[in-house]
Amino acid sequence: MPLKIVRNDITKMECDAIVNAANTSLLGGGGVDGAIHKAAGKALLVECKKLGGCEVGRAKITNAYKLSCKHVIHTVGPKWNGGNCGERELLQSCYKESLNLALNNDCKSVAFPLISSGVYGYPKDKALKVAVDTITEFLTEYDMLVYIVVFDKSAFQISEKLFSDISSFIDDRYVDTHFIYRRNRPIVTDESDESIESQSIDGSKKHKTATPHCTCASAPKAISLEDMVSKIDESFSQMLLRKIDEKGITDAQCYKKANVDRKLFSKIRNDINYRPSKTTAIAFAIALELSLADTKDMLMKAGFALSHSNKFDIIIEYFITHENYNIFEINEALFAFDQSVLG
Ligand code: AR6
Repeated sequence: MPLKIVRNDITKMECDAIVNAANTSLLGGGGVDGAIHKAAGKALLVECKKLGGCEVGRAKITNAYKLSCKHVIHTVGPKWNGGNCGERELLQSCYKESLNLALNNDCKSVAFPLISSGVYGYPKDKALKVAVDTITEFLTEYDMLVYIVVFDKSAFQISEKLFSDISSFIDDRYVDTHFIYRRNRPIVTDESDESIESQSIDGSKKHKTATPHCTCASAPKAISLEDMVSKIDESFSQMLLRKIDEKGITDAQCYKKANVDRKLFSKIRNDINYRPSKTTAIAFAIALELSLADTKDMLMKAGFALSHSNKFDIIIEYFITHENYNIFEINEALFAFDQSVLG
């Protein structure tokens, strides 16, 4: 997955480069800057002293010394000053310059903190959006594994309205599921019963007719196992490729939108029976903007289902039924509800 949002201490990230939210002197400071210098050791400061500082929106690269990565990319974010002083453009430039430096130094993976969102006061939700948008744009052209590392959960303040909408969506579905479970324990029925009363999702009673034993002579012959196996259904991989064609998009557009890396996509493409993880299957359904029915169908082909018994599934259902297919917004919401993210 080319863009991952993770909660961690950036000094613990195992990747080729980590990015430091520095100041123009490049001589260290508090926050993430302090943590990186402390973990890297004094040699980092010695090298930084030779760099002659750095302008806001620009970036410079050094060795990483005692850190487990190869490089530290130091960038200087803008101070938040109300939002009308070019903060957004400067912050975008921090990400772009850092990514270009990583690219030119053969880094295959790089981890960013949420630049400017601490001491420099950039609102965390806005800072996250700039980070996600800028990195996503870069990844449409280049292959790299990019992490956004958030230290505290408050970075994921999805809007209160969205949070409460999703909460009530979850509550409604949880209530339904548990209500049905209590009221409708498995009923042991006599096979000769003509009808079985069941409770539907909306709480109303439904009658369904039980299939009577068929004793007539024209009953279809039992199909052999061999016949059944030969009529095997379309696989996940086949459905994925069919849907890509139907949508008229390229493979690359699809896997990039799904935030799935090219190698994994090739595996799926080349192996008709490939079984992806549930999150990968959902990521493709979101990228293809499938309806809820098609999403369930695609998941079933990979051996999964969307249930009302866990929050993750309900959040996915919420976004699909609201036709919001923005994978990063979905991931932010999943993160806010402590669920694993897609891709
Ligand atoms: N790992 C990941 N993220 C972290 C860590 C960590 N170890 N520590 C803090 N954060 P800040 P800025 C998050 O203040 O706003 C320094 O003094 C933190 O929660 O480090 O760009 C420099 O020298 C926040 O979301 O950077 C500058 O003077 C984000 O990292 C000034 O602060 C950035 O917070 C730069 O301010």
